[in-house]
Amino acid sequence: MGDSARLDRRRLLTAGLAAGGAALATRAIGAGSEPAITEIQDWNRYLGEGVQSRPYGIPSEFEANVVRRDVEWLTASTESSVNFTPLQDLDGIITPNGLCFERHHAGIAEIDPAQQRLMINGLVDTPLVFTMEDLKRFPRENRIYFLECAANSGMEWRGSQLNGCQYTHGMVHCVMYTGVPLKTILQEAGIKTNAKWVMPEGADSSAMTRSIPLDKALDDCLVAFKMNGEALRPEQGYPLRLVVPGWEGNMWVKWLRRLEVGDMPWHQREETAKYTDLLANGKARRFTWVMDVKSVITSPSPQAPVTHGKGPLVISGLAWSGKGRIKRVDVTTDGGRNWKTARIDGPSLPKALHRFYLDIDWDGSDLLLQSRAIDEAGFVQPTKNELRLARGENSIYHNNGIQTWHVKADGAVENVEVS
Ligand SMILES: Nc1nc2c(c(=O)[nH]1)N[C@H]1C(S)=C(S)[C@@H](COP(=O)(O)O)O[C@H]1N2
Ligand SMILES: [Mo]
Repeated sequence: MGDSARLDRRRLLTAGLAAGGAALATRAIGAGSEPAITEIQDWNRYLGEGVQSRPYGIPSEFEANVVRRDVEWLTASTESSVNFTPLQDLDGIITPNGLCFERHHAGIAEIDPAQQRLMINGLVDTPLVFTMEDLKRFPRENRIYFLECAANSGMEWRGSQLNGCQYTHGMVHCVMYTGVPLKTILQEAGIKTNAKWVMPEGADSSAMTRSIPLDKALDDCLVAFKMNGEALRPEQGYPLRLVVPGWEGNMWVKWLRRLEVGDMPWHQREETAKYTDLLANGKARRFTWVMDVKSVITSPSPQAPVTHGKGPLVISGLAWSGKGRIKRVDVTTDGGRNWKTARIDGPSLPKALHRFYLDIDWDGSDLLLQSRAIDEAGFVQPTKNELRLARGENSIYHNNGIQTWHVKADGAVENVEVS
């Protein structure tokens, strides 16, 4: 332990990250004084469980607090509700399948894949019905994308409210999808020249219908059957869901059973077919499909306080944009007076989460942490006040404002706002 700690310190020093000669606060230990090393532990004594004791693996019992959580007062029932990804406990850019937030309007549909059908009808040359087996015979693609509910951070429009990034930002997940391009399926049926919209429909009892402009449908949408290599989870639409990269989550229809091609979208036929953003003047923003550039510091954060005292501190977070890659993330520790460029580590993929780090030497004083993302299209994440000036305070959807965490001397962290 001493050796590896020394090695880490050397690495920090050579990397120039531990400015001012600070080092990891390693305890100097004399040989024989560290019981975890010198004494035989329980787990040294017994023969462990063999293979096949866990045919489908689950995390260590010591990780039992890493779970999706809901906010009881938020919705009237759990069937038409939402829970949140525990972003504060995760690293990298991929969300494990069992931790992807869930949003459903009529509970989880449990569908036998042998009974699953996908119908394509409307303005097509040949209406078709596919089985899962049919779909798996088309050439497929693997793509990593984030999915964010348009209501993510919606509770924070009027002021800081929920104490944890799980609740303020946890309606986002990012997995690798395996599926067939929607374009392939549409071309198989043959699109008529007057077609303008593709309208997916879900098989759950909410029969979710959404309207997707044909251009987007032919661009990068997928009809996906796998996430992170395994079958979709029932919560995520098993056995088939639509993937609409960079666009708001409600369009990613789960338990997908039908694609209607049309010249007029659902939202011109029915009242409720899409979300709108209510502005201060009572008007509504009608089409807000793309999820704008956004970021959040996931650690430290209210559910991930600093427990090790001053010295080296890893500040880490996530950034994403529906318009492409993240070009840069800036982090401030003083509420926006000074900004430093964070280090993006791991893949930088369009319309996927990006992981960033700022490694600092914390002097133990109060911090006001914020992150600000800039995407490759040149958009800069706004402050919450800039957003309110532009959109008023009646919105629920599309809050991509800069989040502030107050780190206190004792390491506790709180959700605050600075003006
Ligand atoms: N069939 C169906 N699809 C659906 C929904 C639904 O209730 N039923 N909810 C939508 C909403 S509002 C969101 S944000 C995403 C959430 O996807 P997830 O549950 O995989 O996180 O699914 C969308 N697709
Ligand atoms: Mo959503």
